[in-house]
Amino acid sequence: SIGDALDRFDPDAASVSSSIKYHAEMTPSFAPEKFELPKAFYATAESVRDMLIVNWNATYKYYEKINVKQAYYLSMEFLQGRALLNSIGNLELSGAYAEALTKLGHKLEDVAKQEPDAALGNGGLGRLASCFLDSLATLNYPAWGYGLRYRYGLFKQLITKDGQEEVAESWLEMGSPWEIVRNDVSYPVKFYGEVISGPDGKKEWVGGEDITVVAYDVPIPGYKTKTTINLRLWSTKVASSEFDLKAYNAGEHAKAYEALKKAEKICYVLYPGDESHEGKTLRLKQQYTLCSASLQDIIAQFERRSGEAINWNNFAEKVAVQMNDTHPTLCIPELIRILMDLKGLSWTEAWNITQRTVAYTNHTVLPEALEKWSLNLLKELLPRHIEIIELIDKELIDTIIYKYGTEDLELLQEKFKEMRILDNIELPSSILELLVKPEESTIITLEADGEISEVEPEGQDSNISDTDKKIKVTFEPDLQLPKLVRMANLCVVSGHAVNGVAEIHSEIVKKEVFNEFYKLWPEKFQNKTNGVTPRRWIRFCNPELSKIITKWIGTEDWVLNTDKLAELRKFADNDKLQSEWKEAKRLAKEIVVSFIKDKTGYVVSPDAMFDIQVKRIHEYKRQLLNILGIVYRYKKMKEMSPEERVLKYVPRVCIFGGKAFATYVQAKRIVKFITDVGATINHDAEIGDLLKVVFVPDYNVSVAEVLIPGSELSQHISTAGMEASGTSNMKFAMNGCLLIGTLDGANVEIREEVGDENFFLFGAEAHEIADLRKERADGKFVPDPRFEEVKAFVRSGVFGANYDELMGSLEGNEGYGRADYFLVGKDFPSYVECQEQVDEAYRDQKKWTKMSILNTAGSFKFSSDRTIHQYAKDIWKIEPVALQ
Ligand code: 26R
Repeated sequence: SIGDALDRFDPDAASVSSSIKYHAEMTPSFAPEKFELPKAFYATAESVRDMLIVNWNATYKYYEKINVKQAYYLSMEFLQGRALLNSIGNLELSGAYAEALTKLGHKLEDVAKQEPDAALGNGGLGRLASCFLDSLATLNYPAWGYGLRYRYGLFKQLITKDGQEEVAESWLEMGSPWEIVRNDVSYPVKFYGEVISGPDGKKEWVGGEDITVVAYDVPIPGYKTKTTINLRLWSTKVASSEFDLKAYNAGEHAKAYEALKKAEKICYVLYPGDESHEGKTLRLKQQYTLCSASLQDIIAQFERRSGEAINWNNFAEKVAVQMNDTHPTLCIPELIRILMDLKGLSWTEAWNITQRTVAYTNHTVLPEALEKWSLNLLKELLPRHIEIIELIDKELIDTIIYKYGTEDLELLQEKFKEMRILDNIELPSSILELLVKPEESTIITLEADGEISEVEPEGQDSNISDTDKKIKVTFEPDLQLPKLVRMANLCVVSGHAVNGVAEIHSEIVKKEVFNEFYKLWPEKFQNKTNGVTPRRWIRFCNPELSKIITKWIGTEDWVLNTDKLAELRKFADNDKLQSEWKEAKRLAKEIVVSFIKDKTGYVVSPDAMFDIQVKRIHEYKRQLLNILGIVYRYKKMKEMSPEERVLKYVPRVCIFGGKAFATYVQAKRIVKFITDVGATINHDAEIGDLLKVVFVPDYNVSVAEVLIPGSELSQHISTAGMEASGTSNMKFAMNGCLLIGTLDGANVEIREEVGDENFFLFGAEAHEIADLRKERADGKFVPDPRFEEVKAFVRSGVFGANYDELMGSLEGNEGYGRADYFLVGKDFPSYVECQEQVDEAYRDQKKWTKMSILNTAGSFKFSSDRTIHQYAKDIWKIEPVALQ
């Protein structure tokens, strides 16, 4: 039976098949008579889930029993993608499942394709969280993920003649086979209301709006281990006390439904922001829901595991909370609130415990993405939390005064302006009094913008009264500007660790973004270079290449110990390996060819070089540089004779993919421009297979799993200093794809590992950017003639329109804001030249294949297993626990 087989942990095809058949019959969501693909998927997934649950229960029970320190990864995003092949692969049951399904009349791959992507994330940050879960489980770390169960994931992208169109991604329509509804795990979450003080000085938050959250648990299996950890996603529903039964009975249905809708809509959609733009109250409610539910759950777990002997000072020895960017910042005041108001601890105790418990990862330095919430909104929605945030701000001010003294007011002003959590908000009166110097006779006003003004009080010569002395230092908020709470500052002050996600990014975090904090607490700041799971991103998405790697290394251990990939280096010149390597790449390219045909109708040749840029569409990522490079190439081709053309250029298929934020107008223009360029070039018979431009619609995790194995060149060409890390660069390198890129994010470290000669480098460096921008803004930049030429060509209308807004943004014309802020014009010549070197290298296929092998061999550092070991050791202080 499946039960016995589970104990042995090696079910064969026969027991798998009977389990699938059992679910096809006993978990009926489809008509009984047929076993078609949708049904086959659900029955298969349910049979896998049985096994996951056995391991998940065992893992859970064991952690409860041994009461071990656990890490909790709080994230507003998890970009899980599909789970079926990953679960089967991690359980080492791919063979058994393939065989069982064949016998039942289906191919495993076809069944797997039925699964919708769980796209509960935007891009890099969300996918990183999912890779981390895979590594945590695989490495047997006691850890959980906490997130929200959005009904609609990131929108589906359609490409029409007008560019991008968004439609809702209703991934739960057929139900998710992976989640377990935990009606026994539910908590109240409050919004609005007021704070009252009890006779003992204890604060109580009362009234307002109550909702209920319910846990949906998703088991996360590790690779080749029984450890199966938990991703707990919260869903919101109406609190029974809030449902207006009277109104309903009186026939006022809409009124009765109001509370219901209010609660449910919190979890409707993933906030679709990627580095800009907002949706305010709803977003704040989402963030607080995640934080409050997770903290209540973590505390309940701590109390339960402590048994009779609850010792709150021990909390940080049992719990580590990681905040994935600032989105879960509210877990700081929430933890303090629970400890003080519900558990009776003092401010000092609660503050101390919180600092030892939480840590913060920064994922972007773009100023528009550093979250700032309106003080008024926070006060209204979370009145108790804002009191606590004021206390933390006061702690910070005390620290600043302790460090810099009260003598130099100008210096203090500067520090306050840079570091305070509360922006443009009065200083506490106790602090103002501290700054008064009795011997001086002027009234000093600290202004919100950092200025200081001094006024001689009336009747200077007469004795200054005591009241005048008291008002000698005042604080003047700027009434024109909003009062804001800076979430990143709150995280840096409250957490015991702050980390960036690649070396260069962590340096920028220390030296620029949080430099003043770094001067206060240098020991807090760390680097944790991102990683990706080698299970999903090589072993399962690229089985052909994996086979070859295993054969040449002589073991499959590399899937767990990626260091072993380095052993490929010694065979990089070997003809046999090279021909096998090329064959695997060729097969993967053929899959891409049919995928492109299917999704776009374009027919591309697998003999051409596959050149790919897939990531969110953003000006800083510079898809515009890529497409202008292509346009330049096209123009040059058109100017040549056919003979010259084939001699000079290597045939290329240029593939783009990525979503633009729905209201990010410039990003959407870029999408439209790329598709228009493709439409012209792809139909130019003179050019034929020498150049094709394809925009693959609806880029997501599953699309990445198809494209990455079939790529030969990938582009990571952000303006230096702007991409925190990037993670697709790691996936491409692992799959033997060469990178063209700037010295930005993890590119720097990838280049170090794979070798300078195996990386196509171009462009200005991070330390030059500020001066270059200034030069540009001052009108001192002299553009390269090739850049002028390509813009003029685009403006001439060859691609349909004149793209005035896009070209204008590169020139700083009136109405287009900052003059080429992303320095496309500056980097264009070095980019074009670098692309010529790429062609050159590709012509020598032996050399290219060697470079490809050396990219895989040099990618071992970028396993998320390495990253997770570092978080565990340096930040969370947790140890692996093997299940017994
Ligand atoms: C607050 C709101 C506007 C918002 C801002 C930014 C919402 C979501 C984001 C996503 C950002 C933080 C993100 O995805 N950053 C990416 O994180 C990856 C993982 O660390 C990096 O590899 C990548 O460079 C970075 O852009």
